[in-house]
Amino acid sequence: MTTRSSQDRIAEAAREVLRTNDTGTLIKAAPHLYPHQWSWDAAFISIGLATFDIPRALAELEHLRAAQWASGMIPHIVFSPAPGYFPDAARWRTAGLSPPGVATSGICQPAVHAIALRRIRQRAAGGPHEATVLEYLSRTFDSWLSWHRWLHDVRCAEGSGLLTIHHGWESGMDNSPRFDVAYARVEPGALEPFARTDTTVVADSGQRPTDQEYARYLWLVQQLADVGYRDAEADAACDFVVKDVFASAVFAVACDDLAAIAEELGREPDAQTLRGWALASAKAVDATIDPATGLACDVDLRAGSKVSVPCVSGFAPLLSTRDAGVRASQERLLAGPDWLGATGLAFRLPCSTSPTSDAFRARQYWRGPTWPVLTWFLAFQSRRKGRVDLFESLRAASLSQLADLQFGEYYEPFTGEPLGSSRQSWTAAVALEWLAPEPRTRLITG
Ligand code: 2M8
Repeated sequence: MTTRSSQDRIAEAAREVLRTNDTGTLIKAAPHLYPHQWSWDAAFISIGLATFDIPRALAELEHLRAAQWASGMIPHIVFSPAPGYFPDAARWRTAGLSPPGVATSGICQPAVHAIALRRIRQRAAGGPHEATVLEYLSRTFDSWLSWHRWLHDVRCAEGSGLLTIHHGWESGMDNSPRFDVAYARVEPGALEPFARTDTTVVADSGQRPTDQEYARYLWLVQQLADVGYRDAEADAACDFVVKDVFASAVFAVACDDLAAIAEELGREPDAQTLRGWALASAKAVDATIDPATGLACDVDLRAGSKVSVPCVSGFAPLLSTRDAGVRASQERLLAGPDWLGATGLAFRLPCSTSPTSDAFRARQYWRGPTWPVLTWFLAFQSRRKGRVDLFESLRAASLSQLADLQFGEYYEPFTGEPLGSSRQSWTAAVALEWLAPEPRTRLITG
């Protein structure tokens, strides 16, 4: 249990991380490893910023919105001029697709943005920035709606409620074992030469994806760039086509949050459309649950089968389900011996892969470590569904983990060692959100 003075130290240090990672135009996802703006990082970062600087929170989202493509797609990276990250902007070949003067990648990430917008709206309620936030929401609503419409119409064109991804990077959980089978099918041809930068920043390369994994990542980028990122062609041209259950659950939640914003703005028809998308995706996510494991599954469209690997994404229904039975059984599973109750954990926090699974790797990126940002996200959604006890226990454990003031990108689950980048912006952001008083507004519910 962290004391009040330890909590004050965490908050102070977290604000300092966000301030020093701020380039003045964007907040770097991490000081050295990720010197650009990442899409879902920016949303979580804005949630943390909103605890002490609401205008800066809006500015962060606005920087991302300014990179939105004409199609509605919000790219997963908006590049700053800083060198030192590979693949760099040129590798993506997105000139002419990204807005003039803005360098972006060509793929997307989970759509957490409307969740952030609603959280910022809640934090602004009754305060000096409320009018600014409402004006911002009103002025930019159509952009966020077109992002959701693109996801719905393009990434879910067949109407299943589940979103398609063409790259593990689109899931945000890059090398999770949930994608091992899909990646095994990716056989890189002649790759343009490349030199990784991540393994020069993270000295222990065992904490990062392997070179073989990187070759596959780059091959997929080449395949997508070759078809100009046109999704209809990408489905056929790209070796990796997966229905991402976690991104679909995020979409369901975000559609509900954007609907709440639409209602406040008096845009009832848009709200109804969004509520419909939310319901369809929430149901579709529940329908992927493997009865043998109780976990939700991605669908590998190339193989035509569900992927049942015990990863944290299997708890996607905890984010989005409307079924009390599904929620109860997922919570039981989470509390059980394969997850929070696993033997030897330094903190009772969800690992990215179940520690009792053969696929688990304690130090390797999305293959096992705990990710503070995900812990917060699962807890936040649980509290919104009334599960204050689960929220409080995850909050206490996460703050104990974060008391090291390293703001690790991820943590070794048994030793508690911070891994990957330190001073990771989204880790600092969720620390601030854990510690900020709950806004007193009815806008919080739902
Ligand atoms: C990681 O992904 C990037 C590629 O997008 C990388 O490894 O270079 C992931 O953890 C992703 O979810 C995250 O958004 C990004 C920046 O924190 O880093």
